[in-house]
Amino acid sequence: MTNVVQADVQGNVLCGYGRKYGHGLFVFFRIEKPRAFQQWLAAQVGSITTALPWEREPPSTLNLALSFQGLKKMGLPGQVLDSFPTAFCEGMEERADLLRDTGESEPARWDEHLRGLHGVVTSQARERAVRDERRRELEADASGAGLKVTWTQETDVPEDEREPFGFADGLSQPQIRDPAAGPWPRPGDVPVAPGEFVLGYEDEGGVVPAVPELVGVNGSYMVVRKLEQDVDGFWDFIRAEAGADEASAEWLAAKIVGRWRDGTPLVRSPLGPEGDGATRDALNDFTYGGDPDGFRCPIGAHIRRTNPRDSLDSEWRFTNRHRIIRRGMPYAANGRAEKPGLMFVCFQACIERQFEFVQSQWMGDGNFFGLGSDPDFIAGPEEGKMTIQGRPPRFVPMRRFVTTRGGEYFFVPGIAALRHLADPTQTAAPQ
Ligand code: N7H
Repeated sequence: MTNVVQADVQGNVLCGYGRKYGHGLFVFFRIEKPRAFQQWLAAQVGSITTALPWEREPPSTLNLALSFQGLKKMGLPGQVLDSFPTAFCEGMEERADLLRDTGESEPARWDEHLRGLHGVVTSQARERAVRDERRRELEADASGAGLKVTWTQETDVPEDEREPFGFADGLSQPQIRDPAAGPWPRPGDVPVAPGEFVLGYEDEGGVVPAVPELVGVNGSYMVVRKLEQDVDGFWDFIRAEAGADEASAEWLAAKIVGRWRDGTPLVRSPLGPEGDGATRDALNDFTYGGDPDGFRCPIGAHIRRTNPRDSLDSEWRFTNRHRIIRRGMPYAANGRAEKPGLMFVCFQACIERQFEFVQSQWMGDGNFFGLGSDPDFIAGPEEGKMTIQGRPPRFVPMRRFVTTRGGEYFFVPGIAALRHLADPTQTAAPQ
């Protein structure tokens, strides 16, 4: 198996920047003047953060991804555009029914500035002030770069590293079967071939799948969704359902997620958090083989259905065809105007088989797990119920506390591909 060419892959795809780069920035844009954008890109490409290990930690990172409409705007030849997969070409809005983005989450209700996007520049910094400076620079550069910034989203990992509902997040990630690519060996995970996340490498099917022409190799697909969280609504509902005391509410919330709020997996410790300050790796070291009936961790709990681990087959063969690398970060409430939430980000080699499958099949429906039409309580559609296995079982009616506010499917080109896109002799970018 070929090792990943780290110098040609953008950073954060395989090996994350980590929680200490906890101040993030998403600058979403539309391309107004493709030639000017090419010039800007040509000047910036040397500053794009790659997957190479750092000799010295930079104060901030810089990455770029383009949607299908963005690639089209850059004047890539029709045959190259045609070689991209359908889900990416259609874009997230077109896929709304499949993703169950209905009701409050339907695209017609999305934030206007998060629709029709051509691309996103992302940056992560260790210091808030560095991120703020980066924001000023990028926004000031935009019009000279031929771009209209539609929205700048700041994200911040809070001190306690919890997401808005109050759960520890970012604990579980797939381990990549590549000696250099990272993330590094993690107990409890069956490593996944790099071709599941980066184009041009062997995947779990044992083949190197076809890649888009000219710009495909060493690229990855990035799904970005702004997911608003109704935190008060969630906890009011949980407390009302749980009925009795605070401990019952904690128990019910843990059953819904599959982990206690401190990250302790239920399958390992069903009666309460371990509370022993376990490392992130240790919190990820578990399987479901010893809990086939879901009495410890419900079969429809969020983490069990989004990564069933050994539940479907002991070698994780089926599971590992549907893994995603999550790089989301929380954003804070903006006064009364906006609730807090998660800028959900995931990387994969095939949007349809990975993100879309997880969202529509494993989260949107319970059929795969013998749960009828039970959806995921956290980010599934507002229909039906959640089943908590036990004697007797318990049923929780579905309510939606996570609303999609917008998003898009992006392509993260490798560095050589970015140079290609920046070269006016290679594309027919209009002025
Ligand atoms: Fe989920 N949450 O806070 O409740 N997620 N998630 N997620 N999620 C996970 O194990 C959450 C969403 C996955 O490998 C944890 O790292 C919230 C979408 C996957 O064992 C918590 C939202 C999708 C995993 C949350 C949200 C996924 C996972 C435990 C929306 C895919 C890893 C922390 C606002 C389409 C499972 C951890 C594994 C874990 C929450 C969305 C997928 C606490 C609030 C849309 C694959």
